Amino acid sequence: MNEGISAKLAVLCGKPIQDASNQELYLALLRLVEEQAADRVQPVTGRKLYYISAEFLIGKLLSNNLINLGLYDDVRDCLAAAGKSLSDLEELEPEPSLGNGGLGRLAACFLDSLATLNLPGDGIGLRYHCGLFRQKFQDGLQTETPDLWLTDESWAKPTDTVYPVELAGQVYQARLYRLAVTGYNGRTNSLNLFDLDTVDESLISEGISFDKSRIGENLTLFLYPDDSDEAGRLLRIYQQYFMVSAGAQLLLDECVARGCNYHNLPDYAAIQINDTHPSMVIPELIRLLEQRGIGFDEAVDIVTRTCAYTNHTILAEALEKWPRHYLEQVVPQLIPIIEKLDALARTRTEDTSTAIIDGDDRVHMAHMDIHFTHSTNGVAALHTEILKNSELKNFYQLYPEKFNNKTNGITFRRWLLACNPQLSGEIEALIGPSFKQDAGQLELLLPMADNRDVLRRLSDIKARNKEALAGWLYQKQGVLVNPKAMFSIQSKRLHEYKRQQLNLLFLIHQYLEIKNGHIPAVPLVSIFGAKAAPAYTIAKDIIHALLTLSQVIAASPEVSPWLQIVFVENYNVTAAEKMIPACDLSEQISLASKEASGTGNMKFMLNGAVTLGTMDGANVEIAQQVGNENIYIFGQTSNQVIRRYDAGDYYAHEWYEGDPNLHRAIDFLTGPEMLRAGREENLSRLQDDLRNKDWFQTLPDFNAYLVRKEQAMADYAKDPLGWQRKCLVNIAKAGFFSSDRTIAEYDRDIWHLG
Ligand code: 26V
Repeated sequence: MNEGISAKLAVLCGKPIQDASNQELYLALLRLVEEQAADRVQPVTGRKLYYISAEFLIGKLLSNNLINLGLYDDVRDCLAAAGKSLSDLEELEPEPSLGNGGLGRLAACFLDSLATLNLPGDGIGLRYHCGLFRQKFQDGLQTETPDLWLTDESWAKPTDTVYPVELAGQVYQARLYRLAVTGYNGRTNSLNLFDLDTVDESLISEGISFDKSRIGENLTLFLYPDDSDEAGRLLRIYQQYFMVSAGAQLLLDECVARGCNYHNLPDYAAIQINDTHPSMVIPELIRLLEQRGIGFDEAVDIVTRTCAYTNHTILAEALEKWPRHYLEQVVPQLIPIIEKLDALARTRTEDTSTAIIDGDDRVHMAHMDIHFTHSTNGVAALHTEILKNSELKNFYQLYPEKFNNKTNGITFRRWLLACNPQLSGEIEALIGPSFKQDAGQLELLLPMADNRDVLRRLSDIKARNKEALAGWLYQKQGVLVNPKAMFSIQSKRLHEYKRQQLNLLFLIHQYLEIKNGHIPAVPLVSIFGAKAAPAYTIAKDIIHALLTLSQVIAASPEVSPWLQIVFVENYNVTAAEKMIPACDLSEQISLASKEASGTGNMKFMLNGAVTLGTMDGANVEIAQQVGNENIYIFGQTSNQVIRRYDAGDYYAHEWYEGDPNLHRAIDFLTGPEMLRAGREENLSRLQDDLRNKDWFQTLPDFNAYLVRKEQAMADYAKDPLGWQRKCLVNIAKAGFFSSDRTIAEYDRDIWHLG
């Protein structure tokens, strides 16, 4: 035991550890981490990265920071010696609610890797008071309540730095909050979050509604406030400009303090624009440079060489295009600059499809990004190819040199070391510790793929993780699950293109088959975690159908021993950390071409789950890594899907009529069993959509999904060690998906930091 840590904690608590309360110990650990993190701050030389993002889904920080600072084992042991438990203290920490899903979590993984690789790179974002809503299920429906996660002890500390930001003609003061980002055996960087002192949480009434017009009081209350109405959409623009204006002022101050004279800004700063939300940084930085005496043409050149843009989706509805009059209302100071940028872009090509301001007076943020940054990247190989060859083809023809791919990654510190200490410990015992910083070392496991002792130990670890998840589910939601069953997990935002509804149809099919006496190869516990956007009706209907089916199954004595659905309420990073290590089958079943990358797929793989998925996003690269015998691939290819959209010849009804299993499963949605437990309005709306629209082509993939999933269940049941072998190969081949690799590539090709 480390006496130094023990003594230090006692000093910080002002009493012996055994006499301190958990709250006192938690606060003492916060201080300990702060001190040690501060010791690792390094002076910045050369180019520094500013990663601007509307989301940073950082998750709880205590354990992660202790691991990164090399303190975890010592702290755990000295607490244990005093009869205290580190995991009890972890429970006290509220999870920061600063992101929706993969895009925000990616930003958090990137910050970890930047600090770990000793690269100078800070995040810039917003300090949302409630962030994303807290999800509750009531009568089988999702309801939303505010998640007031900020406490006085929050990791993000207020500073004296404030910047003026003009919104709709009025000046507001953006206060900087700073949060230390520790690297694993690396340096400490910062996450810079801006907020207004005047924001007032008492503005929230009834669920998550609030007066959207009072900007001074509501600006940073929520992440992506419901934008189904105009006031919500305007609020997003207010938030975005507030973030980028304050961020750009901070960046300029820091660079000037290091000797920058504005003309040489690209020698001091690199800006990564994470999706289109921070795109206004381009005109804003031009405006600020002009204010500081730089001419327009030079400012455009400086900004283009400083900024780079990452695209995270091909879905047209997710690419922001703001009506010009919205921008005129909120940021009139940017309008002349955006107009000049539009005019400049038009001189580069006759092709009006790449214009920034279109014929309907809408401002295309992604277009501005591509014209006025030096790099546009997609987030997985397939995604980047689709951008180049179809979605952004015209831009690719104009600027082939700007386009590049950076396949996403995840930090192994959080998604293996912290969330699955048993597996991490076993890997260390087998191949030594260097995989923690050099993920490629995991391949040293491959020669052990036929070692039955190793496979049995992996299997034992998975069994224990499943028991732990079962315990957590019971404690959290009062559900009992059979840990000996196969655990399939689909956890991600609820969106039609991700196709939770395909899984739903499979589960209905299984239910009906078991009722008819066809017993499956293995009992299946099908676990979901997903939040639906508050105004996304059909997504909420899918949640309702799954919750209803779950009740129908639970009420059936013939079916329930073989099949169970568990929908985890309020899925977040903390829940993911419990679920992912306990998964057997990772469901990655989006419509091919639509999931830009996915990062959950990588987390499950690293934790020894086998993927059941379509050839979409990073699944394609997972399949390349592990080989066909270690993944279950099914369904249409992206080319087939794109062709079908182009031809416009997909008619859901034909598939419904043509496949009796599908017909029966869809009919079941409004059959008597479902209607007894659920609501007709929601169930028949979903049924109608599947039968007559099905925009994300669930039905053509249904049969292939059924066949592959039943195959996976049979393989799992018949040859447990053969299954474990697949798990081992997945772990061994996960190294490519470390965000350390991704960040090293960004640095090599785009940022050139330090
Ligand atoms: C947002 C929206 C909002 C409006 C309604 C439709 C819609 C559809 C998609 C999106 C996603 C926006 C961007 C995003 O979050 N992309 C995710 O980025 C992850 C990190 O690169 C990636 O792994 C996911 O595949 C991608 O969906």
